[in-house]
Amino acid sequence: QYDEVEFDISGMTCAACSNRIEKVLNKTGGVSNATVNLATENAVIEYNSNVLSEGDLIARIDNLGYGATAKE
Ligand code: 9UX
Repeated sequence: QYDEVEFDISGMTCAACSNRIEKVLNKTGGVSNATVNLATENAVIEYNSNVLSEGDLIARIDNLGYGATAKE
């Protein structure tokens, strides 16, 4: 089952940051689409909740050195 989550991302200072997060998430198993907007510090992630959880996504982003907080 596919779910969509929106995160507030902290710690991004240049465009390579957002591209990096996007790339890593899009390569992560269970993620069908990830878009990260540097200007709005927003990330929209579509993922399969049978494969990973919202917490797994947050941990993945955290590991890269950024902060993620769910918007809902
Ligand atoms: Mo830009 Mo982001 O030099 O971690 S890639 S600040």
